[in-house]
Order: sequence, then structure tokens, then C-alpha cells
Amino acid sequence: MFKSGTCPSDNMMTFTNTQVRKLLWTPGYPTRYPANIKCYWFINSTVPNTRISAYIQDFKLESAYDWWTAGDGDNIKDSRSLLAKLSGDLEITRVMSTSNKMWIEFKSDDRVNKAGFWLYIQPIAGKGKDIIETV
Ligand SMILES: [Ca+2]
Repeated sequence: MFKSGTCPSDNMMTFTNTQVRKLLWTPGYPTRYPANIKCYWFINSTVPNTRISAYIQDFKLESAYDWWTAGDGDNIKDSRSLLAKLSGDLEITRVMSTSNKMWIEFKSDDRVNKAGFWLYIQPIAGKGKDIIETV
């Protein structure tokens, strides 16, 4: 399932119910991701009173040089929307938005490419404060 060596061309992810999970992953995972790549994903739930939960299952990025970033809403340029900026090797981690929308960015620099990450996205009921937790 994790084949493509480039960023997904269809990077808009819309959920119309809370029973569905969708996967996203770094280009080429589990083969090393490319250098100098920047991918975006935009996630939206149309179910009332839901927010977005990203369940990171595997995560190996070059520490402090390659980054996974997530934010609330759909304005990736709004630094106030930032929820999490993660790098290095992580255990299973969950990042939740406060709203029904989340953006995710992956960015690598020009050297040292690692295995990358994969995660699944699922909307969950409720509103609330953003959460980052390592399981
Ligand atoms: Ca790198």
C-alpha cells in the first residue's frame, strides 16, 4: 500500500462519518523518503462536532532536520494554528485538533533520509483542547 515515491497528488482528505480511517505516509515508505521534499495534506470532517485525530504508528525522521508538522484548520501559513512539530524517532503518538480540520506537512532537507512515517487519520466526536500524547 505504501508505494509512491512522491507526494500524493490527491492530498485532500474528507470524512463524512467517524467509522472510517484513512492512511497517510511519507513518499516511498518504508523505503527512505526523498531529500528536499515537501508534502501537504488537508483533512476535513463534515460530521458535526468532531475533531481530527492523527495516530502516528511509525515515525523515523532525521532529528531536527526533517519535520512533521500539524496544525488546526486549513491555513498552513498561520503559525498560530500550529499543533505539533515533531522530528527524530517517536513511539506511537496521537495528535488531535480542536476543530474539524487539520493540516499536515512533511518536509525533508537535502541530506540524510530515513524511513519516514505512516499514520492514520480518524475523526472523533467532541470538541476540546488540542492534545499530543505518546502512548
Ligand atoms: Ca534529512
